[in-house]
Amino acid sequence: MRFRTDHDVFRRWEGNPILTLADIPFECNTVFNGTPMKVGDEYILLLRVEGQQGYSFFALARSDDGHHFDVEPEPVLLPAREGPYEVYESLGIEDPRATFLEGTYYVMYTAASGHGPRITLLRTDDFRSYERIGIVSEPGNKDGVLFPERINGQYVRLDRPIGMGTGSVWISYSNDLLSWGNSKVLLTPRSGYWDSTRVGASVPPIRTDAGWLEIYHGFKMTSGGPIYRAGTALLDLEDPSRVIARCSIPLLSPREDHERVGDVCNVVFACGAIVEPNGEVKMYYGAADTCVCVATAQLDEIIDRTLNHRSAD
Ligand code: BMA
Repeated sequence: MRFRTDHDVFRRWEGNPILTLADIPFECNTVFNGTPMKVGDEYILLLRVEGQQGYSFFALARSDDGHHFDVEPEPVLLPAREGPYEVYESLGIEDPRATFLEGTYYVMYTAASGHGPRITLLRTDDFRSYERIGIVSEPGNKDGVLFPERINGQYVRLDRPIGMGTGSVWISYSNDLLSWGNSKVLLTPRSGYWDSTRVGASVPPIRTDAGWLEIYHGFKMTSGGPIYRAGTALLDLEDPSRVIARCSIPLLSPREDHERVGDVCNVVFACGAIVEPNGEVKMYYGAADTCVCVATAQLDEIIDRTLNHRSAD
């Protein structure tokens, strides 16, 4: 079935999905939420792959054009099976989000275990070796995204603790990337909107003249299950705990068959975006927890849309 997709600010690449199970050179169940980085002229995707056993780990894909990716022959990071991380990764590692910060790449990901999700931080200089630095949240927290620079001397992140069963985006601060505090609630689910049930940070914040652009995900529970979409908020450059504007309408919604149908239906879920020198934002997203897609929009369009459709709440 074909639906009009031009309601969305983000325009899908006509070759979507860019990665499916058929592109993975080792045995697994699905490939989906991946985080992109542009290193020189090369596009890199650190991918969440779910194995046949049912837990997730990471693989790496490389591309010259941001559309055609080759996946490396072996996974690049598996859940820890010894040491201090083991107990918190027993159900896998999920949803990496990479930020280039002070000359190195930091990745926040979700460590999954029976004790509840926790955010773990790793660093890599080359996407070949990966060093876990620390577990940086209490249980019940995920969707960690690191800002790409210090603000007023401090590192800053967004995350999604579950408080009273509600998933909201919070902001926290740190002097060393390991201990986080001064946490404040930033974006909450909005009754009556597309993100009425739960929200979480998706793309590491992007600096713009209009403020920090945060592309987040939200879902609305329906009788057919949740529908995950992508939306935006602008945060004050000097005080990112202040929301300048939050868009009332989503910028990308599941519409194509591969976004509608898969292991988890009706999901578009971004873990990162690349801003090209001409202002084009390439957003990479998992579709239906079953494949990887890319969609683009101009940064100016996204900001105009956010400011022109800002909601009162
Ligand atoms: C979220 C995360 C994502 C997933 C999404 C839809 O809670 O677990 O990894 O893509 O649900 O299933």
